[in-house]
Amino acid sequence: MTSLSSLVTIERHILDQQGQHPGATGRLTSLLYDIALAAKLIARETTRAGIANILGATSDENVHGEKQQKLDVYADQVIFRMNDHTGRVCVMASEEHDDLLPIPAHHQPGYYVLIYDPLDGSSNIDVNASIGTIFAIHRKITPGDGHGTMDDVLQPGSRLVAAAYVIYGSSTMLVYSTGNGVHGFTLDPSVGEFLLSHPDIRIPAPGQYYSVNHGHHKYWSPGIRHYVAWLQALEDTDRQPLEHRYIGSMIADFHRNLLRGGVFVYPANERRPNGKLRLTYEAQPLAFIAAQAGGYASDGIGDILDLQPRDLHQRVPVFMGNRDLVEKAEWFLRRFDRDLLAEYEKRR
Ligand code: AHM
Ligand code: MG
Repeated sequence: MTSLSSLVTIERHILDQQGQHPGATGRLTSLLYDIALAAKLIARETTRAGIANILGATSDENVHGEKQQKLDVYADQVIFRMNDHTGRVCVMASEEHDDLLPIPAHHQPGYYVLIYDPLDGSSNIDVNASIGTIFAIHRKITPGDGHGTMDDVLQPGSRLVAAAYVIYGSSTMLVYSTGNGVHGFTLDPSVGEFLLSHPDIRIPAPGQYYSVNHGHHKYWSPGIRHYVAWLQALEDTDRQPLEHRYIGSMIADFHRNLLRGGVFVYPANERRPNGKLRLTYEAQPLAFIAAQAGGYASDGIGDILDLQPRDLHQRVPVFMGNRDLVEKAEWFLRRFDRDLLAEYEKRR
């Protein structure tokens, strides 16, 4: 039984973190708490998915031409409705929507921008594998009390004030950072509370796992082929290979590698010259968390946190995890993919 003196709820933790920022208004604290509440509602539905007969695709396709699952729609709506009337958020953007999600004028001025991927890895829903939700929070940068704009949303990841993800796995966990380390909470469903289970997460070294979709080998560049061969220690018999793990749910792959050490890779390939993952919804928040845990995230050229997004649904190649493993990827790409990198740099 857990000793009561060691029980830290997410609310208490967020408040304690706020206390470390003199002059904090409490708005960010409340926004994070709203996010935790949305996560609990989504967790409730994901764990009841089979029972509630909620599984299965809707007839709608999202802006990327992918079939939406019912839970995607539910998660998207819960997050929006939880945050559209609080006066804390000036604009939202969801991976499931083409355009910005404006906040009604009577709920302005909001000071924060909320960007989210409501249910990442949704192709895994029907097979009961882990899925996740990702949140990114920026401060409003455009002047005045008006609506948030595209300029407020398209900020480099280095300006994030907070990022979080929720993993719906064998238990539900919420992991967040406000720039003061990375902290993980496990949902106790019997009391409906997120309790601190992983304080101050640091990515361990040496990395244990690498995660990449090997089914794409045929489409990989020479740089990626050499890099993955290096991870497998194929060309270097003195080193131990890293273990391979890949679920196809970025949050689950990232989370495991954050706790165990390793590298998550979704590179550009012949069919996807900019990779698959989205800069604002997926790469920036996880890069922020990786950096706060002592790791590093790169697009193959440099720090993902330094990239200035050009458009809302921009894709980006992703290498994230232990710094030495990510820097090694950059090294292989510089050595073998010079022309491809030069082309990519023009679109970057
Ligand atoms: P989604 O946002 O449509 O769910 O797609 C993102 C997911 C990531 O979670 C995962 O890393 C990746 O797609 C897997 O793609 P692939 O099947 O090409 O390996
Ligand atoms: Mg996604």
